[in-house]
Amino acid sequence: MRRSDLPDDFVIGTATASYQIEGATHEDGRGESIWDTFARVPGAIADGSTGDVADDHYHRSAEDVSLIGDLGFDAYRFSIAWPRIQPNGSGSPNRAGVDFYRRLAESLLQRGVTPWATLYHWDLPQALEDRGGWMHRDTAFRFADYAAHVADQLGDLVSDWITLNEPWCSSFLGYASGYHAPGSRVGSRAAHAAHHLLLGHGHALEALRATDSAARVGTTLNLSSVQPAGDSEGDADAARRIDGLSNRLFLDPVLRGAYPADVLDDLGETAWFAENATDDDLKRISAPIDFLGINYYSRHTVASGSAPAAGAPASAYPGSEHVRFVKTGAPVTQMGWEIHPDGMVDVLRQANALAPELPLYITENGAAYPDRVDADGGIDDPQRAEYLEAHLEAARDAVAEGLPLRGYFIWSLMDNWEWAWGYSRRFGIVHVDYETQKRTPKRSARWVADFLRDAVPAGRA
Ligand code: GBH
Repeated sequence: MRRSDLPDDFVIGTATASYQIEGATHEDGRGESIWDTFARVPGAIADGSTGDVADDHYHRSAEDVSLIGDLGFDAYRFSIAWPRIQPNGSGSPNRAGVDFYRRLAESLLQRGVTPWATLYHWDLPQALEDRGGWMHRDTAFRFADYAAHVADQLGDLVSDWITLNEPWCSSFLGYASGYHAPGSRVGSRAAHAAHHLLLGHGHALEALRATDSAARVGTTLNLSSVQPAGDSEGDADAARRIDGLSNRLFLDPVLRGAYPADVLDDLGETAWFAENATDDDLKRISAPIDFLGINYYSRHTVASGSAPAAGAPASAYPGSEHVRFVKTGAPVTQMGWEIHPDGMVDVLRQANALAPELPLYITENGAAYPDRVDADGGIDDPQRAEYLEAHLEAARDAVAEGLPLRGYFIWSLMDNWEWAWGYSRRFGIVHVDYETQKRTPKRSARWVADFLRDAVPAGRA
């Protein structure tokens, strides 16, 4: 596979997120976020770490931008930490926070790299969580206000905007399983958070358009390809449910202006949505976007099982606790996530069926693997390069079949603080030594750099 197998204007970038890389969590007036709080809950993070230092990117952004430029990426997707802009979740912007992102965007532009800014990659100001967080409708309006400030302060430098990263994770990992911040477990009421996040997207979209007329605005969903384990009716129903909760609950309101009735019914939330998700809300949520971002990692194979045992951990799929996630025997990454590149084409088709003209971007795709240090000190990660190449081939196939896929971003530029896994999982194409903060491009980064120059990529194995 060569780069020239993709269209000339196909964007290839790499992605990160504020809390995972920045560190400097108490500098320059940044307020507390829900992840600062959650990381301190005993047992919440696998290695007991926090993102206080992470990749120290806040102090090393110049070096990191050089790296991005040297590797040859067209675009860099980063996220803006809301508590750097509004330390308490409202009010006029904090100058130092704004300046950090202005410098970042300027230095990217100088290197010919297009900045793509995500407004919300999970670091909600703690002050807003104290007032109910995403369970509270008002947070959607606070988010719109934040978006307007950001557009006002950065709109001359940034044209590509993503409102939310993965509202499924924010709502169902944050408020149902409690596996992510804020660590709540409210069962199927987590769907209310999903509605407020989407409403926040709708209002932010409006605010961005009003402030920055050149803005290209989209939102990013994490979509999974879902297949039934067997051909029983129970397995088909399990697949309908998991596709419903992971994919359709978000795709349908954004692209069709309606929530999927079967999913609200599975959740037992039909009445709440009838009362609270007004026509006006849905009109906003489904207002035209310029592109849809999709984060794709894996496929789910599901079967109908039995009710969970008493005392089982809270599920991220409330109302569908009887569904079993089946191991197919296909290879998995270190996360245990099945490697299934064709699933990326499946989710692109699913989005495209709802919005045939809408440009699509894979805004994240990548893999965690443990490091292997070569005799010469190099970091050898053949499986990561293989994973990336297989998914770039899937991107090529998607384009060939006529899907409006316009770009692909690798998760991630560099190893970083992997949420509930802390520093114990590495997704980077660049290795980070957390003792010295030294960045070392892995073999996969060299493969990507060759690919980007359209050189015949060096052998992977
Ligand atoms: C992304 O989330 C995040 O945007 C990013 O910050 C993060 O570092 C990166 O991925 C890597 O985790 O657990 O078997 O049910 C991805 C979250 C991953 C959630 C796949 C759904 C389904 C697989 N998604 N997961 S499983």
